[in-house]
Amino acid sequence: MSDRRNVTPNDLSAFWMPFTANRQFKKAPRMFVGAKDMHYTTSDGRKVLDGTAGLWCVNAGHCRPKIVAAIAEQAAEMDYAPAFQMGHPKAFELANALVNIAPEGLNHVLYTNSGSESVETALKVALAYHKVKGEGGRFRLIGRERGYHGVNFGGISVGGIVTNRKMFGTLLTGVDHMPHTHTPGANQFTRGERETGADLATELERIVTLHDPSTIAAVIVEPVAGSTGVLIPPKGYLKKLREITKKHGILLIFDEVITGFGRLGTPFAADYFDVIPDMIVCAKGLTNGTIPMGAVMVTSEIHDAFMQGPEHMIEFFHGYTYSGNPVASAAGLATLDTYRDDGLLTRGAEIAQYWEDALHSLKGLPHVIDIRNLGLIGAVELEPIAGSPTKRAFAAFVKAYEEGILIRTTGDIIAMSPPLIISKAQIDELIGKLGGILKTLE
Ligand code: PXG
Repeated sequence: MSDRRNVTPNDLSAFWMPFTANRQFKKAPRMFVGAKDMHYTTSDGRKVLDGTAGLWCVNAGHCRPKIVAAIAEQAAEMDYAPAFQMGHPKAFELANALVNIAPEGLNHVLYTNSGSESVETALKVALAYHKVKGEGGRFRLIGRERGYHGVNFGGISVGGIVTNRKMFGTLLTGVDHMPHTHTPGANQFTRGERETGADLATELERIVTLHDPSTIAAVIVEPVAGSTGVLIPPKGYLKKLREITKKHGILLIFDEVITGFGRLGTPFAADYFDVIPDMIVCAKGLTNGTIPMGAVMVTSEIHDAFMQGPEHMIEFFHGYTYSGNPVASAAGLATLDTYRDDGLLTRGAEIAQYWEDALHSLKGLPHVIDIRNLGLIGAVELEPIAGSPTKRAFAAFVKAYEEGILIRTTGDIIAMSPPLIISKAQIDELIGKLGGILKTLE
């Protein structure tokens, strides 16, 4: 076995890495080998301050003891139980715990293994819901330009990031998109939500009228668009989307894969914006990034609509081998306990002002053309190098890694979303180092 196909253990070629410039990476790899609380350890033994909670998921910080222990114990006690026609206690316990922290009315939980699968699940629930209600003519799904809803076919169809869509054929049919909410020139360097722009939501009314409301099943949006580079909704915008969808019997889905679990200083963005959707899609922070798991929370109205017909019949033909996996459920329960014990679902609210002030102190530094923030999310947009978009921000990312801070870049936008345990001194370190790096960029 030892020389099977002559592959050596440190050969990097076999792993085709996701959303990565593979050839560039493999020439100069960046490897993490350890993590604790706010820091990663690199393969060359350096500490890196985590400015992005991994990929927006490690909300409680790394390797939290309760979560680590729960995973180990569950793996030893019962590694797996069939997800269909069988149950195990922790999946039910976690669903109850989720419903307890969810906005009013979102009383039922479907499990998945990722944000992408949560999106697909929510879209399928929406279509099937109308069907079981006798409104099968509602087949259209509305997303938004620049929206990110994962990488599966439903998600890229309602999503609005061109690079993620253009290679993949016809996608889903019957999909339309609202305009995104970013209006450069009108809202640069706005702190938090901006006052103007809520009327962008009336574009939904126009689209609904165009197709006829009776053909529309659901509208899906990220309350704060993350992956596309942190776009904060204008004040009142989400409320208007809620009014329009309600008026026309259209389901509103919030994709809270990033905003869920305390990112805005409230358990969910629905709480922050005081807008209750019909479904919340989540993942990432659900298990603090440890074991893949996602969930869709739905209202009783949606759930109950399916609970008809003979009791021996399966009500919804959908689910995954790993829906509610025991080890993931144990990780989720320990994660929610950790959030509760440390007050993390609301800590963002306490530190958001400090975060905002620190971020906006970067205004005026070279190449900085915009800064945006909400809760513990922040973005610094750089002027692209003429003819070489993304290069400037990527150079900042590599320098940041070398200097001991982890940031994320998308296009020429630097995005940050630190674990919710970050201290003021660590915010100073993160922003201070980033400021220094910006001064050295070409
Ligand atoms: N919806 C939203 C709003 C997301 O942000 C997904 C769905 C898909 O989740 P999965 O678990 O299938 O990846 C996401 C994921 C980044 C970044 O740096 C963002 C995501 C993933 C990786 C990187 O912007 N968001």
